[in-house]
Amino acid sequence: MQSSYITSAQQAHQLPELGAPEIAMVGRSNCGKSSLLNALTQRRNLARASNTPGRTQMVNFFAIDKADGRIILADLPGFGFSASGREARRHWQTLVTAYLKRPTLKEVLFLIDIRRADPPGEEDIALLKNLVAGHAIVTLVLTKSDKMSAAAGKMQVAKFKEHMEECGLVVPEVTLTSTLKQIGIATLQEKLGLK
Ligand SMILES: Nc1nc2c(ncn2[C@@H]2O[C@H](COP(=O)(O)OP(=O)(O)OP(=O)(O)O)[C@@H](O)[C@H]2O)c(=O)[nH]1
Ligand SMILES: [Mg+2]
Repeated sequence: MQSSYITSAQQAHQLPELGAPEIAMVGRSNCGKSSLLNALTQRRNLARASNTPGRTQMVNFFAIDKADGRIILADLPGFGFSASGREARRHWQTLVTAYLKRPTLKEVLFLIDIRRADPPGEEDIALLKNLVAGHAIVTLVLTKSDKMSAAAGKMQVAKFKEHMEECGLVVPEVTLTSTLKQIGIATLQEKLGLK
């Protein structure tokens, strides 16, 4: 597997036509999207991860080339970045809404920090409902699972599923990941056909 950075789009009209199926990393700011993208591509610094929330402000596109073809991973800017003003929120909304309408988008990896899964945020729920209404294929990932014991993590998943059901969202499967401890990475690579 070969991975490489392709391009970035700061504005909706800059979104490129790449002619390959895409998987998008979606989630709140700082939930671990860029870190997971690096783990999935086995590259330490392909996407820039950072302690500073709001690190990724653009849609960044990466290619994964395998013997049987190319898959694009798109690292989206996170939402819920508290220091961002109304203008930044509007920019995020316009860019992400345009991105999510792309016909090449095949699957959404929706990430939530495991510590924020009980209950999930209102923005998470609203965006998930939109994705489901648009018939997107969504894989739910609870990130940073190393922040809890295995037993506490299991409880958290159960509570998370309950919250989702209360919101009318059916969640058949949740993947726990830790980029720190390499948990769930191989499972996701397999599921997404990245291996
Ligand atoms: N303990 C732990 N920390 C993690 C994990 N994944 C990411 N982090 C940390 O969480 C912080 C945010 O990670 P990013 O990957 O930059 O998050 P992001 O979702 O891309 O953030 P934005 O680009 O701001 O939307 C960084 O300090 C990472 O090192 C994990 O599995 N475990
Ligand atoms: Mg990021």
